[in-house]
Amino acid sequence: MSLDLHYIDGSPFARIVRILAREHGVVMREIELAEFPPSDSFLDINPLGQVPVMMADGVAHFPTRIAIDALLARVNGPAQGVAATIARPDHRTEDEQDLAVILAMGDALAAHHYAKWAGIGPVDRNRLGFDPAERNMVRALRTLDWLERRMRNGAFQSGHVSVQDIALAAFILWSESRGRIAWRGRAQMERLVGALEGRASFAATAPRPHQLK
Ligand SMILES: N[C@@H](CCC(=O)N[C@@H](CS)C(=O)NCC(=O)O)C(=O)O
Repeated sequence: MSLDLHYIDGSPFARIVRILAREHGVVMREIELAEFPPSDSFLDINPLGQVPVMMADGVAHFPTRIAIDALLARVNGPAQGVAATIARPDHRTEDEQDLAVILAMGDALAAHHYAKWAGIGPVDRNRLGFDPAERNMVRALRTLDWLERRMRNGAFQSGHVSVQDIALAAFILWSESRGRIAWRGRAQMERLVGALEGRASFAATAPRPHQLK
């Protein structure tokens, strides 16, 4: 039974899976892609051309949610206070929604930052009526407000560190290293990040300094 994770240094999506593997002591080979974006040949593995991709016994698991499921399928129970499942049986819809919204916010943040890094500006009259990059930032910040209201005691679920906690912290810390966003001032999130960033699993997967052309 083999697990191989294709990842890019710094990718917050891949970092969620890498952190979960460390917390649960799952043996998983990590294959770092040197190119960004991933090369054309990687599109044969994931037609979306994105990481993470978890190869589990030769089968490609993507996007992130599916890679997380493939990893957690190898876990027997909670370890080091970290949940082994995404949703509590009695809060299934709420927990699933929290993770889906966090991952969608990650997509918005990435789209915003890519547009800025690419230096994209207007080439024609704006017939859409809004700036998609700015819209993605509005979406991300309003989502942070919404998530803040879903949290209690600096966590999404009581009694353990949830996948949702790890995912949100991974995106916030990505923004700290790749392009700061206005996340501070939200007490629940500050508490969450403060509690998680010192864990060994976070330290071992911290992004290296960013290399832009
Ligand atoms: N929705 C995707 C997002 C993954 C994603 O955006 N990965 C980034 C790295 S953080 C990537 O591979 N970007 C390359 C690209 O978009 O071409 C998922 O959940 O897996």
